[in-house]
Amino acid sequence: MKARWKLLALGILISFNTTMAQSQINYDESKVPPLHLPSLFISEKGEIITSKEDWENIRKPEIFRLFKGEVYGQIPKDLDEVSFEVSKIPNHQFDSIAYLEEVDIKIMRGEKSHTMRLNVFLPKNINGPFPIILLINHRQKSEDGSLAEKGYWPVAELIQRGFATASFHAETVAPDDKVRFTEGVLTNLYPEQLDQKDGLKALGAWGWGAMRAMDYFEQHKTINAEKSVLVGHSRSGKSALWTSANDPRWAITYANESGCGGAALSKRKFGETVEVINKNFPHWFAENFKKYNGSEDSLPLDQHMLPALIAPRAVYFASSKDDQWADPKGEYLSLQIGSQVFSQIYDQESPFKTSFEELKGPIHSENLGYHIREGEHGLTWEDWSIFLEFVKKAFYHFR
Ligand code: GTR
Repeated sequence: MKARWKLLALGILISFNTTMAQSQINYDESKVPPLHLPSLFISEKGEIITSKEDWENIRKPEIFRLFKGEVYGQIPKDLDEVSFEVSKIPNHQFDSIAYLEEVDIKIMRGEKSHTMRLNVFLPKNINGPFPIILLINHRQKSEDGSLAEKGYWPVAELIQRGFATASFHAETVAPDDKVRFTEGVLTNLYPEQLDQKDGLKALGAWGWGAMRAMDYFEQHKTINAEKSVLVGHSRSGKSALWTSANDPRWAITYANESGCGGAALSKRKFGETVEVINKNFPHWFAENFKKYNGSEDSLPLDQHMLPALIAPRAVYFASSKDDQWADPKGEYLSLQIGSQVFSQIYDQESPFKTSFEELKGPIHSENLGYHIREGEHGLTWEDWSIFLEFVKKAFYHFR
């Protein structure tokens, strides 16, 4: 067979496989297998973990290692210098209420360097220091050059409530593309990661970018980096959770409709599966995660362990009713089960007493929150406004 025909045949086979996998997606609750989740509180050696000390010294590092090795890959910490070039932009979209800083963050590692762009809005008419909300933005830049898509990133509403708010485009760290994802921080700073089965991929690279944004906030005179909120929707929500598990500087982490590989339990096999996500987005997770294609049962962890790694810092999940692809029930369950670390290890009462089916409205405690709204997949003003009620509560109690 000529090479061209071989390629064509291979292409047909791949798309046939993907379509096959997608047609086997389960949306029927009665077909969800009985849940056998790995325990939060039994260590690999079989020790029962009950104290904060054992959690932090034994079980938490074990679980972290599993997520790093098997699911997301490393987020390298190796860098020599981070510097900031700040331009204050006049005449922007929110000029009457906010200052806009365009920040080029330059990261050096030996002779190598990478520069990423961060956009920061700061309230104009009140005095700081301001709490900061960072949105990881995986969407394409809009054609008119405007930074914020109303609803998705409601800059004016956040500014009016006294927050500083920032975002960066995924593209500035690692393009969200299965071929081009290497054309950023991976090529410029960490090329050795590309050959490793637990090497950095796009979700981790965006998290690395969020950490560099945090480096900027920490030295900013009018930003209170201790009152920091990391927000990600969908694929960026997956990234936000993994970022916060790596970087304890985030006070609140909000994953909106982050679904498979984010908030939702993989072992339920409801909606998007490990196989489908790895086939459609081979550049998001570590190579090792592909071992679990069609084999969620053999995963040595599940996503309820991710909020547990962030505890006792605040975690918030949100779902939407028509977003069955992301498995809303699996998202709620993982936070409900993961919250056992908040209650049993950190003495914070879990607010998730209700079953998913009996939810009546948003559930907010000081450090844990969840809501599900009507409608389709998306980060909307409705999501933000409910979440901001939670932030008010969390920061009011913030010590
Ligand atoms: C979908 C993907 C989901 C989710 C979503 C998004 O195509 O299957 O896992 O991440 O994209 O990011 O909007």
